[in-house]
Amino acid sequence: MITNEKVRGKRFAVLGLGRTGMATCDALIASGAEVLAWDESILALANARKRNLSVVDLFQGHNLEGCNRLIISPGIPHLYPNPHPIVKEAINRGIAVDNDIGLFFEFVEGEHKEQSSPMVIAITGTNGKSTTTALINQILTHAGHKSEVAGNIGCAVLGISPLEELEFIVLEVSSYQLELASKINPQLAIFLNLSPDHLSRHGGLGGYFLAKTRLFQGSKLEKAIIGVDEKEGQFLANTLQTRRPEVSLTRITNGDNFLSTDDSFIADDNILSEVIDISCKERLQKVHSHGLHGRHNLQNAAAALVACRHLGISEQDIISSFKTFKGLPHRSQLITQINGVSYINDSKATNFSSAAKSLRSFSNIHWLAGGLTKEEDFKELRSSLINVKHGYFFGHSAKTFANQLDTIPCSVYPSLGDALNRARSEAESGDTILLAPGGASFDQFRDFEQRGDHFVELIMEKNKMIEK
Ligand code: UMA
Ligand code: ADP
Repeated sequence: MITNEKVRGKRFAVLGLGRTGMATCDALIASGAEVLAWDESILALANARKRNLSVVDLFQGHNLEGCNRLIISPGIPHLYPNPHPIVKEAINRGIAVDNDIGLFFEFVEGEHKEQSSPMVIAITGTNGKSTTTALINQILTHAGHKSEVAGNIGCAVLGISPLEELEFIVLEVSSYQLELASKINPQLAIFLNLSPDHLSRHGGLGGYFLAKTRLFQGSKLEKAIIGVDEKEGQFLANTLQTRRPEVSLTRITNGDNFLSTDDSFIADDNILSEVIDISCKERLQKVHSHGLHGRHNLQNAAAALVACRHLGISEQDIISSFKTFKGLPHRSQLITQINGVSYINDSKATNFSSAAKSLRSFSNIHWLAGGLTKEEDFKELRSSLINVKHGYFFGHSAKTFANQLDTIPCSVYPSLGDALNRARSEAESGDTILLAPGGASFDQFRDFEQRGDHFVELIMEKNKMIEK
């Protein structure tokens, strides 16, 4: 747990008692602060009471009086589409609203601990954050360093090991977290890519991008790694280069973008190349890894390579970690092969951009997709269908998928199970059955993990029946 004396004797209101809220309460209480905890779920409140937290109804606005800050969880909107009523009340009363990321950076900068503070490597982007975070952490750990992952990857940052026990913190930060944090000050920051996502929470694409750029504004920043395959990344890199010449910058591209400058990395055709100057590319490494399938994962590998090289890890150590990296569950994960048909679980492909990348990474695809679509343009998906033999669409947006993607043979099913059954009956040896939904899971599942687990269970059940 991460604590700091700076908050001793101060009162904080904590709204949302999931992973973030619980770790925040624990860290604040251990630091000597007074905490008023609240959540709208009865279950979460019961759990809080069991843990002897001081549960106080924050809907009663007067309970916020005297609070230093209201700390909220990422799932709670503070501005768009509408502020949560408790947040609105805090704003009306002039109380600052913050989150665990803001507290974390404040704690790291707490006076006496600063010399022994670990270096923070922060990663953002629409897709590839968790993979890049896990990969960097694996490289650092394999090289013998004390490193931990934290943040959006599933480990609330205030709940990780004490600062003095760590050399590196590899922090995945979502736009929700970045938008609100009062302080953001990593030494190394990575922006992978940008495509429309979470738009209603940020008042549109501009707000979403702006949230992500906050990662590059801190005074401690020494190294920036920026994916420039979209105009937003190019703009961010160019602006940073002009405004912060002291920050070392590396641009990364999947090869789609002309690189007009040095300090660039190209991740294409399974090869990472470094641009030495405009006329000369040095081919660095062929990346072989079961956990880094497809061109999009090469972008993650390139970011990890540049980051770890900056941290003093040898290229040999980095490449050997690539080879052993197994990838994360639910991200382009090979589940099994049955009768020559490969089954891939990419349930985390919850937007069009990640699903499109997945579709370009496999061949002879029987594509399972659907769920809840976001406000996205089908254009990118339409241009990624070349390897698709048939689309099997399920769930809430199934008909929309079928209408919008009518250039491929496709059919509509009520559930993932029905879609899988049909795909299985049609797939031949050499084909791939790919779950890359392109939509959120909430229409039929708790989250993308439950959707992916269900997919794997269905495959394994059938497999057992075949074996019998
Ligand atoms: N709650 C309320 N009122 C509300 C909304 C929520 O009281 O209006 C309460 C819920 O009852 C619940 C708690 O708040 O008890 C949940 O808070 P939360 O949704 O913020 O969830 P946490 O468990 O704190 O998880 C959060 C991140 N969740 C979100 O961003 C939605 C986790 O990212 C992250 O791993 C975790 O903090 C640790 O940092 C998940 C995620 O889906 C994986 N992230 C999004 C993404 O990757 O696309 C951004
Ligand atoms: P995030 O944490 O940003 O959601 P993940 O590493 O969990 O990213 O991957 C989420 C989805 O995006 C998966 O479907 C994965 O295959 C795909 N993906 C991974 N890296 C990239 C990338 N660099 N560009 C586009 N899609 C990616």
